[in-house]
Amino acid sequence: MTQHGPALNFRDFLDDLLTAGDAVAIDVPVDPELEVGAITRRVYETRAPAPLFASLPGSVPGFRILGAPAGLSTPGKGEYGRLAAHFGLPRHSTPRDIVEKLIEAMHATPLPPTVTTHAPCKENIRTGDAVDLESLPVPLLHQEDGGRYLGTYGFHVVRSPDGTWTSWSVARTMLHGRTTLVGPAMPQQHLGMIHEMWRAQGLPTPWAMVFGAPPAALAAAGMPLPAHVSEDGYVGALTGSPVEVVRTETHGLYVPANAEIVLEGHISPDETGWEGPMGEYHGYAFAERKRQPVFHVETLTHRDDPVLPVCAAGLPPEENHTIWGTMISAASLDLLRSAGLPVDFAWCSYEAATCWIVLAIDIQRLAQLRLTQRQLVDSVAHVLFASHPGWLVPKVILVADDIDITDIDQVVWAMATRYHPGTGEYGFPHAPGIPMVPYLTPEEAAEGRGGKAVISCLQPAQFHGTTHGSTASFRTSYPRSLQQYVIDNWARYGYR
Ligand SMILES: Cc1cc2nc3c(=O)[nH]c(=O)nc-3n(C[C@H](O)[C@H](O)[C@H](O)COP(=O)(O)O)c2cc1C
Ligand SMILES: [Mn+2]
Repeated sequence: MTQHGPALNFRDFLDDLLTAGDAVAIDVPVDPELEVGAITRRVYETRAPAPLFASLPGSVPGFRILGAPAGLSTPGKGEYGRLAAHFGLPRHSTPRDIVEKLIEAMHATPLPPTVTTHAPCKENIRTGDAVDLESLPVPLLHQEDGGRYLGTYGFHVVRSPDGTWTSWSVARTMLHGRTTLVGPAMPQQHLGMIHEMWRAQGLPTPWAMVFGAPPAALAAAGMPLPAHVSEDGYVGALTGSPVEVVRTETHGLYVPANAEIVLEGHISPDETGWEGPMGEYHGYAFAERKRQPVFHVETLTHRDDPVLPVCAAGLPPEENHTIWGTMISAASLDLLRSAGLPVDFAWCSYEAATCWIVLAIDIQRLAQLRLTQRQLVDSVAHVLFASHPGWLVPKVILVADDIDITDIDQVVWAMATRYHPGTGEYGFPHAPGIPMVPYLTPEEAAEGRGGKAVISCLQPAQFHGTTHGSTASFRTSYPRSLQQYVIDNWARYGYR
């Protein structure tokens, strides 16, 4: 028996999507070279069901690809359904339902994984010369990409040399050779930190990479939890069941037992290769490639008819926004609340490509705290910009809690009508941040600092707990009874 349910079993997640009409099985041949990427891109941009590519010419038979595993669906019809399914939540869950569940699990006791020997991921095992990554359906996702990407929706598994910290983290990997991949392991990210611990001892880093893992595990691997916190225990707390893991063949790491595909091997302590360019989360592809660590695959195991999930990064909404952005929102909100700041909710607007986070400020509590705008901004910057989640997002936007910050139309309206040029913006040129932010100067990117700001869309009156002007809208300008009467009679007026 293997564990079941959409959060803890990728195959069940996929079956649920197919049943709900939120995935479509595509049986006609589709070329992994650009065609998979083009269809997946169009799916995100039209909010269509996730494509399950069952026929991929040129690769070993049986391998399939699932595109847009956490793409959005039609607004009003389970828009966040694919994301919610990652956590076993109902299809109609709201961003707040999802974020509050993620935060609750951060405060629960971690449930460490349990070791099993029944492991679907070992249905097929290839080692040594039998490993050939080039025979897999590794897609070329955009014509501007510098190579084919196997790892766009999988996670790395590494462990600190003292064995106390297991890290699961999402980072991309590009095909480099028959048994090698190349990809980033930034020193600020936990993959890079643990890799550095092994390098300092002159040793290769024992490593595994997992595709088609339990969806809750993938999401947790894309979440900026603190250093030395093992994501596996968080997933147990989040889903209420320990993740079933199995020992790898080679280095004694543990991977989710029902994963679709597992790569095992090591990260070279010194060898690097050219990686990129790639169409990226901010929506651009830049021409530069970079030297990155080389990942050596010694063993490949997979389920029968395995499914490789794929993110075709670029303009929102794709998984860097729906998964990464949501996980950053939860981790940031937890930090701000824990610091006692009057923040009701936090949301990385998907439309902003994980380059800003909006904070809804509880103006009643703000008034009680008697903070000036400068004090509020400095407190927020102090908490966020020094944190692991805050390193990832360069801009923070403050709005009053009458705005639903998950509705981009309302955020735009607040910015246009409440942000005061010249007095509403605070730059933090020395704050450290992810160098991938597209507008950084070459000096800022090299230094890993700057380009960070807090933008206040709070009115002066809101620091005293009141809003200057009432909103004129259907929801705010009519008695509730009349709103309901109008809704009930909508068809009678002649509207469909
Ligand atoms: C689809 C997707 C792709 C991602 N790609 C990368 C990447 O290539 N490099 C990276 O550093 N982070 C990437 N991330 C973000 C990290 O997974 C995230 O920051 C996470 O917190 C890293 O794990 P850590 O906090 O344990 O270091 C990606 C996230 C998602 C959801
Ligand atoms: Mn981590």
